[in-house]
Amino acid sequence: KAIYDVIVIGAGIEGSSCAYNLLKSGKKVLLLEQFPLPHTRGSSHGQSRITRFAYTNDFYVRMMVDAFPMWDTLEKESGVDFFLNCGVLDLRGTKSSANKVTSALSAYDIPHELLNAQEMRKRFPVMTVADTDLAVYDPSGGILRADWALAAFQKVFKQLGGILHDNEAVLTVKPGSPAKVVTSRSVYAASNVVITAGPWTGRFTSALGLRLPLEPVRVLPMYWTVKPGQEEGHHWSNFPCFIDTRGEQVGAFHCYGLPCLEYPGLFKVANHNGAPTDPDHRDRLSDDDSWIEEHVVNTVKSTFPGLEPKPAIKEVCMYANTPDSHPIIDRHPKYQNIFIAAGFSGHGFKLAPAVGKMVTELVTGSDLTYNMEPFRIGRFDTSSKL
Ligand code: PYC
Repeated sequence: KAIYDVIVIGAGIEGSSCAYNLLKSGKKVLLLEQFPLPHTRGSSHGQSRITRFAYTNDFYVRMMVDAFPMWDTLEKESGVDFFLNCGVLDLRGTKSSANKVTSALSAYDIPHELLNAQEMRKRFPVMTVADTDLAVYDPSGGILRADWALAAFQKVFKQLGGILHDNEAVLTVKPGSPAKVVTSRSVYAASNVVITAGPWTGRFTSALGLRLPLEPVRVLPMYWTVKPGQEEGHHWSNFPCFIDTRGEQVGAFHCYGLPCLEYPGLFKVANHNGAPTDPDHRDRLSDDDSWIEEHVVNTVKSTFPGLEPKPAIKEVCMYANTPDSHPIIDRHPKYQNIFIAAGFSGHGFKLAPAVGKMVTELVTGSDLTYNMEPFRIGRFDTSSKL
């Protein structure tokens, strides 16, 4: 039976990018997905993900310097236009917080503007801001149509000879050389295994003796009806994506929103925080989620008076959170041919092309392009748990 160079577990956006990048580096790759594709059970579905350079951490800006052209290449290879350049407004409550973003952007010569409240009101009149509010405007940012971007990675991966099995759940990973991957249908051997299973990752890593601090949470993307006469101001040609970091510690944010592509006429505003969940049962809505809606209702009321006060549609999505909101992208400390890329904490979609490149460099032992320190397993105390 064939021995694969790499088996990638989980065909969400990170796994699909890893598989595509590994294949392009000359590896024989099997990509496994537990659900029939396409599906909405993970975190890579829908039509709207924000992409941006604007980050407070320069290591993410560095990743986006590669990710933007890599997304562009994927659009060309797949023939699918999944990026819409409407810009991103990063709302900040303090000058020092805004300065962190502008410094990170300046370090890579990324065009941006610092806007005060007056300028924001003029440029984006549908939004209500306080006199002290500031924002960093990132004109290169915009919307990634998630479903299409995911399908594009998988399409090109398959065209180039990659093997993708959906509807095939991985039951166990048996370490070794080669490692064995036991699925609901078969047993495969591989020189390397990459685990990109999002909120399910902890199950595999725990069975491999590694208890990572990954917390699956259920988040509720919400879509709001635009009041009659207000449509133009909320349209993507006039309004950018926004993330709202006012009142938050630097680096984290509460609310975000964007002109909506999946439901024409609606506008997406949602909360970045969620409730702990079991990824197999995340669609079972409970009363525990009412605080999420309440918070977004308040934001809409204070910031978007042109939207109806209650959401028209609520969906369910998932994040896999880490304590510092940075993902884990590393080699298993004991099993050197097993790699993990998970815990993207709700902001990983845009980074996926660079994550695929990162993981490919780790697997192939090539020179590392990026600063891997923020993503190492070793930043967490796992010693007592191994
Ligand atoms: O990374 O821009 C982002 C984002 C917004 C909402 C969730 N993630």
